[in-house]
Amino acid sequence: MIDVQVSSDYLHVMVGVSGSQILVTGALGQIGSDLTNTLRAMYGEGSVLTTDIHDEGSQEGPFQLLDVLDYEAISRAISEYSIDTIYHLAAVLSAHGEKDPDLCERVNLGGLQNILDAARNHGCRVFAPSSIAVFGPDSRPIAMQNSPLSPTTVYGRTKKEGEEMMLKYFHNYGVDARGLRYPGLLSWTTPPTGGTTDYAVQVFYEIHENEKYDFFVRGDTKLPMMMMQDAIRATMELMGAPSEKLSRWRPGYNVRGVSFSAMELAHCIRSRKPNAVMRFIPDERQHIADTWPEDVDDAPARNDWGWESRFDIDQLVDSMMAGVAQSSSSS
Ligand code: NAD
Ligand code: AKB
Repeated sequence: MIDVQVSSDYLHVMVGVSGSQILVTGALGQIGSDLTNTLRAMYGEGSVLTTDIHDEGSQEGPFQLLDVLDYEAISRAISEYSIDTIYHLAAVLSAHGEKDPDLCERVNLGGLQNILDAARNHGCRVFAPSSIAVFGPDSRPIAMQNSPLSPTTVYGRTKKEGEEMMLKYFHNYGVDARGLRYPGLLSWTTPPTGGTTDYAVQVFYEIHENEKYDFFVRGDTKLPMMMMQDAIRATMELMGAPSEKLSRWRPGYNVRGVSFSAMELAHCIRSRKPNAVMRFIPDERQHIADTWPEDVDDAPARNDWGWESRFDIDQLVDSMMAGVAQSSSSS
């Protein structure tokens, strides 16, 4: 798990909300597992109800099975735990979404609508992530905050419509809904599944275990990425920002971490592991990667709420190698 300290990073976020009761959906996924640790360190274990559609049986702290397509179950959980803030992470990601578009639309749009309706009826704040997948090929190479959104994937369309839905609930019903267009996220607590940027994490596990990895994209595939610690800090900073500081981008701020090609990542890894063998054998996920921007500009996030990333590619590679080695030795 990532090193969680309730450092000065988060103290301003907690002002005025230290009594929060929090619901996390999709909590057993890649982001949820790390975000839960941070939320529990900040607010206390008993104040964070984690939920997912499956149960891994080894969760610490309050946990419930919860399908985000079941409005009544969401509403009951909110009442039972006096929830005031929801981190809505349940979703179907891009590669999985292209294989099962109906499920992707149901979960990503139907689930979000249920969460926003519940937030409206119970007076909760909501964080729900968007993605760089909102952009289409016309935004390459660098997607600005206000670049047109022309996603060509089902997943990207659900994220674009999700942002619009959140803005509507904010304007029409006063729901304080906020989101970030996360880049591909790198972490070692819970492996990513079903996404297009998964290669940037898988490579660290495979090189650690077998010293070889076949990337499923071409070497020149360059995408925006971010270390999970930066992503969690961005999330907490956005949620801690005064509402009046946020602009019309509140449901989907661009946040830049670092941007690199698969080949550049392989070089960085090989400079630390000279025996590592890496090849580039693209599969159908290449088509998705080809529609996303190579980089993003995040000026509004910097101006509105002071966003600044901390990890460059060398720090990211060192951190991933150390984290994967540590998690492999303790499992
Ligand atoms: P993930 O796939 O690791 O986790 C999603 C979780 O949702 C899983 O544990 C799954 O069991 C759960 N889930 C699926 N259907 C559900 C349902 N009907 N009811 C309840 N739970 C359900 O995803 P993640 O990487 O943790 O992503 C979380 C959010 O962040 C998503 O909205 C995703 O689109 C967004 N995002 C992630 C990344 C990334 O690189 N990880 C990048 C951009 C955006
Ligand atoms: C995916 O690849 O689907 C996600 C994302 C960038 O939204 N990691």
